[in-house]
Amino acid sequence: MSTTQTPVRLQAVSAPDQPDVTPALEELYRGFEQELLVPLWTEIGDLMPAHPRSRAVPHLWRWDSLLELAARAGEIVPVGRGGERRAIALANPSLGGRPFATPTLWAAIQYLMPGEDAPEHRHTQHAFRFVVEGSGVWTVVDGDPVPMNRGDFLPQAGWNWHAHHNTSKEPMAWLDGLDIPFQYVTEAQFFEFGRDELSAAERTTPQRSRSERLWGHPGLRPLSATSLPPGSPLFAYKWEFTDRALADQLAVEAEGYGGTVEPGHAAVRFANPATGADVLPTVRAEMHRLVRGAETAPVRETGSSVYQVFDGSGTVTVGDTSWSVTRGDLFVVPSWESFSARSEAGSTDSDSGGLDLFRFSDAPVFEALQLHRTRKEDA
Ligand code: GTQ
Ligand code: FE2
Repeated sequence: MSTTQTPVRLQAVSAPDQPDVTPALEELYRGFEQELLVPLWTEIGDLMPAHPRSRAVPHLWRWDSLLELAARAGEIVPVGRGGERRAIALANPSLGGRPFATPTLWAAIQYLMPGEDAPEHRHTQHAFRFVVEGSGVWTVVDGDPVPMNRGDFLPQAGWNWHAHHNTSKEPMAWLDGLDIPFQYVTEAQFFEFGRDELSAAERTTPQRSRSERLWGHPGLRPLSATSLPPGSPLFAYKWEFTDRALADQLAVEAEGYGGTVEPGHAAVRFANPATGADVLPTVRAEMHRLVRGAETAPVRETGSSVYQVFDGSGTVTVGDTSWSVTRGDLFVVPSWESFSARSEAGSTDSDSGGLDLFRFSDAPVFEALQLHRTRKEDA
C-alpha cells in the first residue's frame, strides 16, 4: 500500500548557503509542503543559473540507421487519418523519452512508399522539410504542388493546409523540422483535418510550384502581394540556388574580397523574400559549407540547434563530445554548448569537395524575446 504523496517534497540539507538543519526548519518545511509552497533559497541554483545549463544533451543519430528503420516502418505501418504521417522523431536521451530533439525542436525522418499519400491537415506548428536524398514526392501546400528534390528546403508556416504524395516508383525519405516541443509548452496549439483526397489539379507534378514562380526571383517582389502570410511565401528553396550562393561566397573570398563568415566557411540563412526575416516565426534555417580542411571557431549560443550533414564528411564537436560524421547524419547542439566543425581533408564523397551542413534552430524565438546571446570561444 502506498501512502499519498504530497506533490511538494522539501529536503532540509546542510550546506553553506542553506539554513541550519534544525527540528524547527524540518517543521517549517512540512508546513510548506502542506500548503504547496516552495522557497526560493532551495531552488535558486537550478532556476537561476549563472549561464544556461540545458536539460538536453549532445547526441548523434546515424542516417543509415534511421533510414533502415524508416524503410521497415514503410513495410508495416500504414499512413492514414489519425496517425497522419509516417514520421519518426529523434528523442534526446535526457528529455524523458519524449519525441523532442531539443527542448524546443522536433526533428523526424518521414517516409512515403511509392504511390502513397499523407492526408491533408493543418496545425499551428511551424514546419519545414529538408531533402538529403531522393525525389518523387510533391508536398501540396494550400493547393500548390511543390516538388521535393535533394538539397531543397521547403518551409511551411503554421496553419497552411498540407498533404504529401509520392508519385514515383521508389520510397522517399526526408527530414521534417517543426516547433512541436516549443508549442507544447505554450499550450496554444490548434489542429484540423483537411479533405481526405486531393483534387486532380493538386495531384499534378509541375517542376516549379506557383509559389516559386511568384516569389522565387531574387530581389523581385510581386506587386500582387498585398497581404503577407506569417512565414515565407516561398515554399521551396531549391538546391541549385543554395549551392550557387555558397560557391559564389567562396569564389569572392578566393579573390580576396571577403564574403565568408570565416576562412573557408561559407554560410547562408534561408530568408523570407518578402521581409528578409527568418523563414518561419519560430525556426531559423541555414546552410554551411566548409572547404576541405577548413574548421570553424568554437561558438556558444543560447537556444538549441539540430544539424544534418548534407554532403561530405568531417568531425563535429559539441561540448566535450566529438563525432566523425558523414552524409545524412543528424546531431543536436543544446543551448550554450560550444560547437565547432572541421571538414575532412581529402574527403572525396562530396559534390562540393568540402563539408556541407544544414542547420535549424529556435533562434527567432530567442531574438524576439531579447534572449539571444553568442560567445566565440578561444579556439
Ligand atoms: O508532414 O505534416 O514530422 O504534421 C510531424 C508533424 C510531419 C507533416 C511531422 C506533421 C508532419
Ligand atoms: Fe503537418
